[in-house]
Amino acid sequence: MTAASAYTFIRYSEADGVARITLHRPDKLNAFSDVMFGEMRDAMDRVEAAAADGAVRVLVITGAGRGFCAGADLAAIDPATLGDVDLGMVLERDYNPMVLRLQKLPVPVLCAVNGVAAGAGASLALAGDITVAARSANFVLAFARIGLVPDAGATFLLPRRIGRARAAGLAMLGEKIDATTAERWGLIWQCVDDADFATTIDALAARLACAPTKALIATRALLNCAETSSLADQVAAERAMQAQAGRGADFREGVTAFREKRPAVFRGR
Ligand code: LHQ
Repeated sequence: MTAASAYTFIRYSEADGVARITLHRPDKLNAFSDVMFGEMRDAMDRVEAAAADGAVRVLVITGAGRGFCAGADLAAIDPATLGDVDLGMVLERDYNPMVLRLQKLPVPVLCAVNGVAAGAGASLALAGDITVAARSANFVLAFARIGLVPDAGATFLLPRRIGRARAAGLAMLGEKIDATTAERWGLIWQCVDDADFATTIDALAARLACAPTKALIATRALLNCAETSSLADQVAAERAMQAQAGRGADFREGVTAFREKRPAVFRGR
């Protein structure tokens, strides 16, 4: 089944178990706007609804044109009114709920970084479960360049992925790193040649759409809670999640398929 719909600053489609959000403001390297946030909220509602009936089992987020996302729309900020704008409120209203919600979606989130990811656009690139970048893409923690602090989860995600020394260097110097370095540092899962990018993303999305979805979402929850828990708490959490996974249809299918020496056909349950 294929369903597609056009918003103003994103594109949304569903096909073969894969939902896809494409940030679509290519002339501004897909910088965020108020309208885009509203559309993202609506699209995530749709992902949740489609996931509830099993029609969607993975979400891909990517960008149109040569950028992934350049972060906040700097052109929309009027320097004359700057002192009056509470950026904290902007984060609370738009950025933070988006990042937190991505980590709560009932399907894995694959960030397909097709081009530059800057500022909160870099935060978005890291907020999914798996991030794959095209070789020509790059990441720039542009915040310090304009006198801001990293936001939208960057100060949490960055040091955990690449360590404090590299996180501080990237965030304080605002230097660009290319996708090859991002992969080498462990900022992302994989960097692939531009010519192979689309097919790699499609193949990965298709694979995740056939994966044991519930187990993957429980895995995400465990990885997230491991960021702050003790080993004792963590093994207890694994116990609880494994007890749940062990009752699932996908586990039954996985074991049956193993014994029958055939590929498993997971239903995401
Ligand atoms: C843009 C943008 C952009 C508008 C490129 N806005 N037009 C902040 C405030 C509020 C609340 C919460 O959180 C935040 C968090 C943040 O995200 S702060 C960080 C904001 N982002 C940046 O500082 C990045 C600004 N952009 C850049 O540094 C460069 O454009 C990068 C490094 C991304 C790409 O460089 P180039 O490949 O050389 O492209 P370009 O600079 O020529 O940009 C292409 C066009 O896109 C250009 O428009 P034009 O009409 O001149 O062709 C840019 O003005 C526009 N654009 N980023 N954030």
